[in-house]
Amino acid sequence: MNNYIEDKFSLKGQLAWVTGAVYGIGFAIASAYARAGASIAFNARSNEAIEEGLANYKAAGITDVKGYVFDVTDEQKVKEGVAQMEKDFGKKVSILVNNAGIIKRIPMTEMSAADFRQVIDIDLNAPFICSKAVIPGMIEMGGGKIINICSMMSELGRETVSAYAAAKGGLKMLTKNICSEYGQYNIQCNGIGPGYIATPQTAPLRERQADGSRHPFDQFIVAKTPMARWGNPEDLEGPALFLASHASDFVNGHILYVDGGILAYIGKQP
Ligand code: NAP
Ligand code: GCO
Repeated sequence: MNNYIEDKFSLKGQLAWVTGAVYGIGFAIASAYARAGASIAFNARSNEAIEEGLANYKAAGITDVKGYVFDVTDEQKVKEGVAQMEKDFGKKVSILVNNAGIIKRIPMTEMSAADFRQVIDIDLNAPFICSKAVIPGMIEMGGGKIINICSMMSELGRETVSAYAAAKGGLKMLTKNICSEYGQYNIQCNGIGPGYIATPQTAPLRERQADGSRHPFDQFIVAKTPMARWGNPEDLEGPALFLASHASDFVNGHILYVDGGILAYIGKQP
């Protein structure tokens, strides 16, 4: 890599914490950061998930990585987890990716308040908790990067995802507010809005039908995407690296949609 590109995109010396990065989008982003030189911290809710994640990183040839068992909704455990990872690596978290998230696909009038609250808690309250845990350290260091994994549902709704859309819409505005409140400390807070990405979260939407045909939603998304395909977690690596690197030091409060063009397209005539 020549010096210009190295200066703009290298993450050498950085500690990146990617929440829930055992597999899927978070794992792809953390792997990209490791290849750009960052040390990686990730968390999961069980020791088994941590072991699964460490095996995945090892298989990808990534060794400068440690896993921590805590739920992103537990403020005390998050604070303790951040203190432990910063002690283990001997440096402050300079890059946070709020990736951990769930979805519950239930018609709103059939959804319990408890289910609604759980989605809001993980997808919106937790990014608040995790960002609050690292911002003081970033201020102390003279700056940092926070990247919130938003969604198409930060802009659009659809049947059965009321809680998720509300959370991701809120996450878009939390992104803009962290930008507004902490930009003065050289902290850039941006979002990535993935389109429809082939991960375990969307597996139910891509399942083959009993007759072997493609799932109707799979066909719908491909017709709505100008690139006529689902995204892969690897499609997010470049955008995520851009937002974590010095190449984006004056990009703040922006949601970068990585959706193959869905948001720009009315859709193919049936
Ligand atoms: P995924 O395959 O379901 O992975 C989500 C990860 O988050 C899992 O490792 C999960 O751990 C972890 N997690 C969930 N709740 C947690 C909690 N309370 N504490 C700690 N970890 C927790 O999802 P994905 O498709 O990679 O999506 C990652 C992010 O991108 C999510 O925020 C999602 O909303 C967003 N997104 C996804 C798409 C898409 O099409 N896939 C598009 C736009 C945005 P467990 O294994 O324990 O559940
Ligand atoms: C759904 C999907 C979407 C994607 C993603 C799109 O049920 O519509 O799960 O919500 O996960 O958020 O950007």
